[in-house]
Amino acid sequence: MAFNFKKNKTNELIQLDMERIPKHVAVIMDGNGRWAKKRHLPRIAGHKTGMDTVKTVTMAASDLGIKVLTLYAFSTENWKRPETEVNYLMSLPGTFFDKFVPELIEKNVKVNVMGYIDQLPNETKIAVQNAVEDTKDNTGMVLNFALNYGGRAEIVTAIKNIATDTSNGKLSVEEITDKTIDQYLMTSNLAPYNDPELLIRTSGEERISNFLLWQIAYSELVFTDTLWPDFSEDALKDAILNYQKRDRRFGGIKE
Ligand code: V0D
Repeated sequence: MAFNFKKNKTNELIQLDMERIPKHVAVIMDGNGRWAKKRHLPRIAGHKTGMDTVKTVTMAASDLGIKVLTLYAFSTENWKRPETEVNYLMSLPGTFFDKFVPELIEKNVKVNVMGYIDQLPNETKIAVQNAVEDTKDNTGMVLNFALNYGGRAEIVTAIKNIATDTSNGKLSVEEITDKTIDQYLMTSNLAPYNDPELLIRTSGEERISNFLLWQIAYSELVFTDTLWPDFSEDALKDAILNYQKRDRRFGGIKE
């Protein structure tokens, strides 16, 4: 009853335990450029299709009962890409807002953004703010975009703010714990789902590439060769099944 049966690529019956769906899933959406190259299309065609995948996966994640879906949309390193590609990427939040936000509202999905938003072009910033504002009263899944985000920069900012509050007397050195760090990171507003139980990276690379660092201390990491534009509801279920097959012991001893 609590199982969601489906068949995998080799047609074996597999079962997802609906009682053990990860509450927070994070995804490094890699492989848009490679997807386009295989089709002799420009890289931006891959990003365009990749955005449709964002919608598909958001709807599937919401249906599965995931509470937070964090998507790495743009890293602090991505500014080094060709200007035309960066410009196109910066237009995507606007397109996303026009095309998908009405459906997200229908689905009760709340958009959240983490990263250095101030540094984005004005129109991008406005599109992002509109997406957040128009979904702020939604009580369902949080769709959390990491945009102009870097894991080390996030930690540097947190340390600076902790140091400031410590010298202000707002915080004493003795009371600093890992809870304090949680509160100073950009994931603080996702509480109690700050940390993803599952991190997925598409497109075959097996690295973290400065995505969430502190927050993935205990995450299960699932790497798939599927390119992001080809990722699907079934691919998400496969990744969750992979997660469910593993032991999660937090350094303790198995019963
Ligand atoms: C390109 C594939 C949605 C990966 C997905 C600015 C890279 C499509 C957004 C988005 C991007 C971000 C914030 C927001 C609403 C939408 C997005 C970027 C790239 C970089 F409030 N997709 N998407 N942002 N891609």
